[in-house]
Amino acid sequence: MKYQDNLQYYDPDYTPKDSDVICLYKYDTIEGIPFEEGAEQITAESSIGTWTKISTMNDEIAHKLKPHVFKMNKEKKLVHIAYPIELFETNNMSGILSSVCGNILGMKILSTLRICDIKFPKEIVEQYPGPAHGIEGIRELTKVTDRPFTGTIVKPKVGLTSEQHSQVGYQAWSGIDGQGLDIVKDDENLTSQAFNDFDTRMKLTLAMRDKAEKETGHKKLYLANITHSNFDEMMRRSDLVKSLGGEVCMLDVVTLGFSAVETYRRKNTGQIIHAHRAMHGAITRQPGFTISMLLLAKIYRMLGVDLLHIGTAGAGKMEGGAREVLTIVDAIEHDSVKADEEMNTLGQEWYGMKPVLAVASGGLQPAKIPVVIERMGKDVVCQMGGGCHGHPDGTAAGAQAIVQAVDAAMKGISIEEYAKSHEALQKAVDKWGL
Ligand code: CAP
Ligand code: MG
Repeated sequence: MKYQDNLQYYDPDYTPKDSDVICLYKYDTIEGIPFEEGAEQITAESSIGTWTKISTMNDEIAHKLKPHVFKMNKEKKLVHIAYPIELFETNNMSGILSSVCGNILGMKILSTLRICDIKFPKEIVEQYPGPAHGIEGIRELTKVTDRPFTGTIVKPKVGLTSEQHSQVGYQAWSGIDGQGLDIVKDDENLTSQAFNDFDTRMKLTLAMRDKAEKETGHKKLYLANITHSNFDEMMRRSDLVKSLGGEVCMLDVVTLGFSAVETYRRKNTGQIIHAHRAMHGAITRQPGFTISMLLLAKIYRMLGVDLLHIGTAGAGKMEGGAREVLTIVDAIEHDSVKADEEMNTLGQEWYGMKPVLAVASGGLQPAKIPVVIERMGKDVVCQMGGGCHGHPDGTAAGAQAIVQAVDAAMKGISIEEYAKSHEALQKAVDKWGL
């Protein structure tokens, strides 16, 4: 094949170095462009090349910085590319992504391109702070050691006054007969609206959190949404939460951007960082030009979030099937992650970087909890808004039903069976089914 001769980057005999950055791309080329040409152009455009030969290139640069396409699978439309670490500023995530997740997503000769995964070498992983608390830190703080966490989102998403918001939180944390939720969070689009300004909401809601803690004797967490595109204002909000005794700050990490997340983490405020991923769909949902949620999750682990929404493994309302979500749980919660060929993942070593607690949320209701735990394990937050405040007897009963559903799952008793002797759960089942 003609173009085979002058392939500059294709080298099936190349063995990647431990220090290489390995990228797995899945793509289609437009009509008339061979698959191999696509690989050439992707490799060039993401590193040292451009669309034509240039007089300013020299052999020394080419030799030192040339990436190698070491695996090419035309049937599966996959290429594995090893990039020499010298191409990158290892502690500059934005710079790295501008290379291997940058211009290539805009190239005319491609009709689709999905960046499935990046395997980062130790030289890069160790440049990043990672989670300050991780799963252990959150379990240590809350004394919730042997079960998943329970949580709700105050609903409606926005609209309540600060006073009403704090009361809904109190109901959810208190529950009934001491069966209340561990976590209450602000919704992703609740920041500081006129009807519920941030400072008032913090004062009232954290006071209600303290009240519920005292009455139940259990640690209660409030995930305060400090998201603001003006970083200084976001820091002011973080400081206010901390001054009021709040331990967790929620960041809408995608709309904030990687730099804001890393900069906030590096302030070392001591706050637990809860990462909501609103807008990720514009980047991760197939088909088209996408970056996998798996890769985003690995980046957020490195930048240092402590909790991350990653889907419900098929149990809820958002896309993201069971198998895909499990690869993400694996990538954020374990230290040595194996490649999963079928799911187009490369695996990853984390060299002791703390794990991120997975958050299952979106369209859940109590009866779905056992399948979430079965698929995602015990290191998970079972979080639901509608599935709590939509309970026929209101928020507190909804909270109790969620707690009862976790109890049933941990005892290995079916929801149907357990509901017979647990009224709040039975009423949830009557309304939403199994
Ligand atoms: C869930 C939620 C969360 C979604 C986000 C919402 O509410 O608060 O933002 O879970 O999706 O606003 O929809 P419900 P994901 O429990 O009432 O559905 O977790 O997949 O990022
Ligand atoms: Mg929400």
